[in-house]
Amino acid sequence: MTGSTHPLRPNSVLVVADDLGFGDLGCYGSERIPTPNVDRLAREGLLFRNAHATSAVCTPSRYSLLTGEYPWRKEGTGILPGNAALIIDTDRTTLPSLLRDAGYRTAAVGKWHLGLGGPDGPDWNGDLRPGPLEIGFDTCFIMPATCDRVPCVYVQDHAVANLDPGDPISVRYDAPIGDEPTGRERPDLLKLRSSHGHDQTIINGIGRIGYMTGGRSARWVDEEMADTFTEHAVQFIERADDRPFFLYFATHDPHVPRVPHPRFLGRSGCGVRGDAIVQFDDCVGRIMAALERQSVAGDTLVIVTSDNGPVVDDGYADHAVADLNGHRPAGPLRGGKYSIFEGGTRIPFALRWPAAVAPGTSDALVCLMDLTASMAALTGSAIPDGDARDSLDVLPALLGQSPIGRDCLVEQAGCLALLSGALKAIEPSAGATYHAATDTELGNAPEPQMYDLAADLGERTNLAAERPVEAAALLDALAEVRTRLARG
Ligand code: NG6
Ligand code: CA
Repeated sequence: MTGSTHPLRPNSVLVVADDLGFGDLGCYGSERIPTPNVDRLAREGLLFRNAHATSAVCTPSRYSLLTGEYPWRKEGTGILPGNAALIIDTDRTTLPSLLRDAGYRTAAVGKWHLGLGGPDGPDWNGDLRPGPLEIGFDTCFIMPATCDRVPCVYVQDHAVANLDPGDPISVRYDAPIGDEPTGRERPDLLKLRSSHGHDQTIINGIGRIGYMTGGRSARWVDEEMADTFTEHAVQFIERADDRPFFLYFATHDPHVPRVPHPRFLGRSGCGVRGDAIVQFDDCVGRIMAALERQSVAGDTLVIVTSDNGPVVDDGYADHAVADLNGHRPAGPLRGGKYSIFEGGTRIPFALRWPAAVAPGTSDALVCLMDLTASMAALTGSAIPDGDARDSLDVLPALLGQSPIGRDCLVEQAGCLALLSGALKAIEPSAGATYHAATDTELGNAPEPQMYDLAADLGERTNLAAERPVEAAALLDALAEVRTRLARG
């Protein structure tokens, strides 16, 4: 019906959850947490079972999503502190700049975590450029880093929202600043205690990573964050003009600290992590309702996905482990967030576009990094040479016209792994095999690993010793890609 020879410019909404796992949604087999809105979207669209982020944590995953490049090509793409400078080159084509240049109005709402400001970092009390607007978004309403990192304020376009100039913000990560209490010194003030880390400045009764002072009128209230982001997203959708729109809606759920609005407490039967997923599902429902009210739901391409795999105890004593109630956030996959096993990078990915895409399921290998080239193909846009270099046009797979996506993908979590057809090889590394604080099988190991995901999706049987020729060929191919791309 559609394809690269017939350019189209559908409205597009990309919903990226934070740490939502392959097993967290009803449409992926979860029987416990109710996710009716995402399940309906998936039923009416295409559900991908082999969709991936490049990386098992946020910053590199989102870097590759927006730039179309493997993050490990570039230094400084690991998990960023909240006062980092922008790590995306403003001269390069990105997913939003491509669409803006194709005539879209574009917005980023929600989690950013890609840095703000020039080499000296962000000026919280002044002009916060470069940021989302310099890489292709017309407007933004964002949380600078993560909900557990300072500064706990929203940024709208180029400034902190609701900042009182008489109470300027200061942020440090290397040493305390100001005289506000920290979680380490005053655990008695906390409404949510830390299980590891998260014991620096207390904001809204929660210890954070990093120190901040000032900006009291601008500070967010965690319980209201989902509503706040959703309202901004809905307003953007409702601000319709004659251009198509692209909305990057990056929720903070279900990342820690999990402090959903009280109306969601107890709704999942799986504790506060499940309740945060119910809240996420509600946000998706409200986005869909806004599209329906605008009479554009039938011809809007909506993707619901996640930046990396799930984690249960990520540093707050929120009972999430004890309350799981049999729920398996990664479903059948091994590992989770931080892991080179599939639980780290294989993510939920549902695409609904009734005007062009028939409902169904797909096993095509696709990656978030491919959206730039695929949207270029869809909209008939050219990507300048040298930009979005690792992004592949997998549009036929995304539209359900082909069962084939990429042939292979490099995954990143400490070490690298190569997924090629059904086989996956993990390079030998000195990285940790297990992370006790989060109870995660990281999968890094000194010996080579190879798994046959067709027979063993849970990566239980290492075939590297039994099938050494195939394992060596895959690891050689991985080493070759790494060396070639690292050369730039
Ligand atoms: C870790 C944090 C974790 C989370 C993660 C980034 C501690 C102990 N752990 O360092 O809570 O913030 O960074 O998550 O501080 S991500 O989804 O943004 O990649
Ligand atoms: Ca994440």
